Amino acid sequence: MTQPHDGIDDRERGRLIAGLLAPQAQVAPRYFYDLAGARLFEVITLLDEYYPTVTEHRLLSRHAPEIGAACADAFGACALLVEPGAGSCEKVRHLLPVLQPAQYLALDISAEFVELALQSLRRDHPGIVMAAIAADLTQHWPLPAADGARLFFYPGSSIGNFTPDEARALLARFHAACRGEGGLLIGVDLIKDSAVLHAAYNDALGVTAAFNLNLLRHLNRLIGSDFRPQQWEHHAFYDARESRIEMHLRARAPLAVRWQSPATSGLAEGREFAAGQTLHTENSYKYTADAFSALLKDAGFARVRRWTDARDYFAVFLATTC
Ligand code: AVJ
Repeated sequence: MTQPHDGIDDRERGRLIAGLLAPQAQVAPRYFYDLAGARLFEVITLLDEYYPTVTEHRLLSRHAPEIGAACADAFGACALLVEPGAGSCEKVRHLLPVLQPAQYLALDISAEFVELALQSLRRDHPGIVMAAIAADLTQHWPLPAADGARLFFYPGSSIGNFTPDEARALLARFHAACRGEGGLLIGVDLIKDSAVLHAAYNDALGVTAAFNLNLLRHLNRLIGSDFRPQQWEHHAFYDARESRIEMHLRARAPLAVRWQSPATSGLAEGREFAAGQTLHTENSYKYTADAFSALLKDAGFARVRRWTDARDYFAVFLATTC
């Protein structure tokens, strides 16, 4: 979970506007997570239809001792545990007792929010050095140079927001960052009955719809646009060919959106949307457990172990350098 980052620089603003002007308008899913969006996502994780969070939670709590033993077997003691997108730092609570890393590093777009979460984590684990670092996963990772094995923890199927090619590249970055000693513990949503997938992104209470629509309010603050959420509707569907959920916002009727132009400050620019035209807000890729294992191997990891639930809804993988 991430917190507000309403101040954006010109480059980011330019990228956002280019996405809005593209033939298929698009906005990156990271813009879901202003304060309201982060809260709405927390509610999503509590919904009956949204199985990933609870399934992963059960996998981690049930298999934590085995995961700890597998890490010890592969690389011995863990010098550094790194969690990108750590948010509320809840999931790592399963790992700290079994891994006992010397250091835990929580990376997030909002270090301030993570710092709050760390305060209580520090009380429960006084022996572990903890730090929150503001970092965007797609940019440079400011990691300490210290020796010893590194374990990256990337839960929640956050990897699903990347295309398979982008995912392979990111996994290879994790592998390289291990420097030959360590691994990656990653949670991945699996391909399943499309009705189950559909329901997870079209919940009966409309929380996912609110989460999707809230992105428009966030955009209005970021670029000074005049999106009106009531003119749009939530549209989420499973594309079996691409193995992904696509989320869109769909114009209910012809409409126009304006925003402040960065170049000609003061003058507005914008675009029109025809009825039914969409703004693409998220891809959430699903994998078979075998396909994701293969991706981890492609990325350079020598050994892959995995844990899945009885329904095969979700998988946790431990990929190690030896
Ligand atoms: C945080 C990217 C894993 O894809 O399931 C939940 C985000 N979007 N409901 C997902 C999300 C709509 C979530 N990830």
